[in-house]
Amino acid sequence: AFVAASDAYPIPTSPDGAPIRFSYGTAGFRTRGDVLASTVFRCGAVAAVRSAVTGRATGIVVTASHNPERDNGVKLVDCDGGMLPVAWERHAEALANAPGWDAMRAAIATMRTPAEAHLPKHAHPPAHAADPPPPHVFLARDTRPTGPALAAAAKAGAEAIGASVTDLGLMTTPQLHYVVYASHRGWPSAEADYFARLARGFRRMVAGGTNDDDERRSIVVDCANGVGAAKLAALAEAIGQSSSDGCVLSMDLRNVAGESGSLNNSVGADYVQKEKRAPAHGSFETLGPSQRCVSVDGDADRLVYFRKKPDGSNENSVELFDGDKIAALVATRVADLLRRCAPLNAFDHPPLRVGVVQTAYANGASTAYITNVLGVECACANTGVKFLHPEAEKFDVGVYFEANGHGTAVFSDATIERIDAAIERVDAGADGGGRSSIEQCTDAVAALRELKAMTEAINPAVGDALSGILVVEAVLLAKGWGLTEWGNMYADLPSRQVKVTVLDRSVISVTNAERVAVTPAGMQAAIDQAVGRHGAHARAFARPSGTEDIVRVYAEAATEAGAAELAREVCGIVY
Ligand code: 16G
Ligand code: ZN
Repeated sequence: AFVAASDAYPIPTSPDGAPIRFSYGTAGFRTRGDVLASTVFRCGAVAAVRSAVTGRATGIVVTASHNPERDNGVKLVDCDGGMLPVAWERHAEALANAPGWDAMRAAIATMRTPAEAHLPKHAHPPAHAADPPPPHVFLARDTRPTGPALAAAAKAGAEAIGASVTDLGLMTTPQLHYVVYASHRGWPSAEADYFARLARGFRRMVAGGTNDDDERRSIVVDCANGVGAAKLAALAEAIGQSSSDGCVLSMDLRNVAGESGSLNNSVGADYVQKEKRAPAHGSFETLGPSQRCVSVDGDADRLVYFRKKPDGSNENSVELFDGDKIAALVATRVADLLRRCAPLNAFDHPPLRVGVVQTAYANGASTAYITNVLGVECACANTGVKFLHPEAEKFDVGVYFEANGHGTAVFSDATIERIDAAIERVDAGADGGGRSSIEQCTDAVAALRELKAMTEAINPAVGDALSGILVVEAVLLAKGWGLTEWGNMYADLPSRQVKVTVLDRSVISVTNAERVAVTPAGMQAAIDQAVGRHGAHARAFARPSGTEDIVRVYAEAATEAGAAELAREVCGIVY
């Protein structure tokens, strides 16, 4: 049925008549929306086959994240709510490019071979292994104009394989991840359950806190004219923004209109982070430097905070609180809370391992802060959530953020069980010494409850701008911090990120979390020499992008001029 139905979705050809080749990049297929129907149709089939193989529901999101509005893309979500196994990216690619019926049959047959199952680590076994449930796929899309037609193609592809499809319509990427994650665990997985969980976690994190200061309470949110706008409005409702008493956070949503062509257009987290400028729309130029602002991207899986530079040298240049700063803030709070929990003796045997996972793009000052000041382990992974998330899972509590603002905190199942057990002991007054000793531990108990609340406010499946905003706001409120105090954690080293266009970026291969070039011969030695000339704190690397046909160069140094100069030199070497 599938191969027959595929005739309605022919592979498009380029102007020279050759079929367009589609590749699965860092986070799925992504290109111009008007050529994607065949790929999305076939991805529907991949999601369905993946569901059949795992015996669990999978997910598919039609989105191109922070890309321009004319682009679209497709991300596949594995049955545990995480990313598709890397081996299956190759299967998806083989099916997307299969030239005819036989090639399609062969690609699907390969996916179905038991050796290719790659079951996720935490996969709960199918309920009826002998009589597997029919495949089931959750489907969502962002607000792009090509979205409805492509979502229909995804649905057709999955249904042609025999899957039932739950079309959730407009959703952020992390919401869809959460739906699949929750359904895998047998939790309520409707959209309302997602909002309720986040809001409950947030309210409990800030329990007892008050915020009478209007300025401290309000944040201005740049929604990138994307799907995050409507969802943030729903979230604001869920946390009780409109209730007059007890409101601790009020969100002023900007760039919500979604007029044609406005998505990610000089707005959104990617723009703000890369340009270090306020969004060009949404009247940000009228805000003062004390106003806390946050930008999300087109599918609301990234967030970066910012404020106007107090010196006002350039009216739109901002002080950025990027993913590194968010990770440092969250890790600091986790470490604080665990320290305060110590009198409860809940996490000593064995001690909880807390870690932060970064990429090569993390500012050197953030790595130094986490390691030397916070005394928390710091690991470095390849770019892309599919590499960071598994690294974070190696810790009991793993905080990961890319500098671009994608990230979350992952509490292992065992850690959550230990937190729950400790809360049960506290509630039962059965903490060894009995009730009186527990009452002496008021602060420890408050810390324990806040830790539990944080596990609810955070999206456990993947980085999520909505839950990220709630966690950051709750931590700032609890610490009584504004952006100044947050910024004082550490000062970023000056850095530059530059794109270099080359004939064939695939000649560059990298190792050691992308910080060292293996090929072409001599390139790394030349980079090392350049770095050596710039003294202490200098660092640079070049890696081929996984999402664009370019090479990315990153450089940092003790001074702005040094970083700019080093970036220029490395670009010269790459070129
Ligand atoms: C994708 C990744 C993001 C990564 C970026 C790097 C996910 C969900 N998204 O947007 O994590 O930072 O690609 O792109 O994995 P690059 O390979 O072009 O530098
Ligand atoms: Zn995104």
